[in-house]
Amino acid sequence: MTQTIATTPFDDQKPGTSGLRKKVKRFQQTNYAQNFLQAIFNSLEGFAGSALVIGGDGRFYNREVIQSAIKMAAANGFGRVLVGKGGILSTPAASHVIRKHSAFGGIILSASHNPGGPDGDFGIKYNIGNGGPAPEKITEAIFRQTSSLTSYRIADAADIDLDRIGTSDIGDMQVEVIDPVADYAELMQQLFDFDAIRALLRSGFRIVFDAMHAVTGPYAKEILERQLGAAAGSVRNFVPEPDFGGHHPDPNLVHAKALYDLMMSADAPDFGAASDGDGDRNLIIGKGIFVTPSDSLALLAANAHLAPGYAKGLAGIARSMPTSAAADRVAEKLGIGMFETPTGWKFFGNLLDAGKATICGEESAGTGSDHVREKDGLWAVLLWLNILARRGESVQEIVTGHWSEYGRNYYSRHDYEEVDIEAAEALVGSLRKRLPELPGQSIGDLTIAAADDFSYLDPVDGSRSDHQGIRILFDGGSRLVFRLSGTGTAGATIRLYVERYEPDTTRHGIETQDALADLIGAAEKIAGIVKHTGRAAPTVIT
Ligand code: VG1
Ligand code: CO
Repeated sequence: MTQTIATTPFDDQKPGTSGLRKKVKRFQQTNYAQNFLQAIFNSLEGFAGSALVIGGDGRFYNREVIQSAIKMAAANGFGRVLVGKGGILSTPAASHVIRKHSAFGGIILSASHNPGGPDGDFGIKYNIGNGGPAPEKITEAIFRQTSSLTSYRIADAADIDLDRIGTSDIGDMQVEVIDPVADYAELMQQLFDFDAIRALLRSGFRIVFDAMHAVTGPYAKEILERQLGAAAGSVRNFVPEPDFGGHHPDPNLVHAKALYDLMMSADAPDFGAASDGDGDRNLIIGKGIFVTPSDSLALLAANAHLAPGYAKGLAGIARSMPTSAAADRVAEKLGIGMFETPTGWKFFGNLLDAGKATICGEESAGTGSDHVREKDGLWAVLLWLNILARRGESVQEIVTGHWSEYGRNYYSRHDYEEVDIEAAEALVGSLRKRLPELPGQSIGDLTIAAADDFSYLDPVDGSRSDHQGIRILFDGGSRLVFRLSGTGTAGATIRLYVERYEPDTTRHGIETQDALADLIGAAEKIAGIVKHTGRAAPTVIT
């Protein structure tokens, strides 16, 4: 039986870079999650009788919201729900399940790399039938719905047993609890040379994968240890915990410091990797060398043909605007298309669907391909292992060889977290106002060649997205980018992206922050970060 529950709108349900993210405490307010779910259903058309995929990263409050989502899907007219056992589906696995089962769409419960637990963050994201995050047209429609809701519909039914694989019914809707790993593992077997990777791991090549107490644990255990024969214990922190063991499931040099320290130690394994809360990010560290995500994208694109799934070559490469131009040089050499999109995976969907791009990536540790419509942490790890197995060189050799061939894009991101919102907006507003007067100005040896506020015209559907980040481009190809994060839940986060291209091989061994010091100084002079925020240093440097 369907119940209609009266509700009133919340005024803060505007989706950001990747869905709606708020503190758990906010989500726990009566009707808060249900309102957003109903807004999603209200903004969709033509789904009666079709399938919906539901899964999450296992964080605190996951199970409660999943029960509501299932019952609301039944009350709103879906014919079938596929839900991961235990309520678990990594974000890339959810994308694959949507595609494989031709579902109408999916609801992913995750706040990704944000911390979890009762005082942490929660999130809800809607993915469309291609398996990818809803484009802006849909997220805007959802937001409009949130502001006028008066009621939501929910089936009056008992909770589904999420821990037992099998099928049950809620009214006319079937609920299928599925193995979250099986479909995904099968897809990876199709893309990569498992025999070559198995031989590499058998030859004494040691790997460590840190699942950060998050969703990739079960996937990595199955694929890396059971199927590929990595030594027992290679996968660490593999039990997903609702609070990620009290840690921040963000695979960067600050939050994955233990892995970094191990990889820099004398007895380091040959290859280290980590993923984030929902399994779509990847961190790659070789013995003694950290691979920046921007370099990793370029390297994966340059070597992808070594994996069976990409043996035919790539149609094109896409990267988010703040991601370094290292991949552009690879695209140029391969003679394939290169696309520069705003931050957030939702902008890659059209390019992938249209066959314009095969591999995509972001500087924030996200890489993926047309196998799904999300970035995919384990996919990147497996492609790396496939390349290492086929080339028989170390990570260090492959990376430095790449720099010799293409030049090195020194790259770093400085984040200022939980800054006062007005101060952050003042900083960006002031920069925006001064854009016309910046070209031609010099700061030390640096001369500004161009400055703009990035806007994107989607080449497939013609949609336009403005104000996607302030770019300051210098003579010689160096660059600063400023933008405000769209995933934080407290105050504002200012991101400063710094990049310098160095073609000279004799200058490829400089410490990154030193190589970028003049640009970092210029950023302060141009934007006045200290003056605006009162912060003497960034919160996180990656
Ligand atoms: C950040 C990253 C962006 C990424 C997004 C979602 O967004 O910069 O590249 O797509 O997180 O990643 P923002 O707006 O905070 O800069 V995840 O792993 O949260 O799904
Ligand atoms: Co993520």
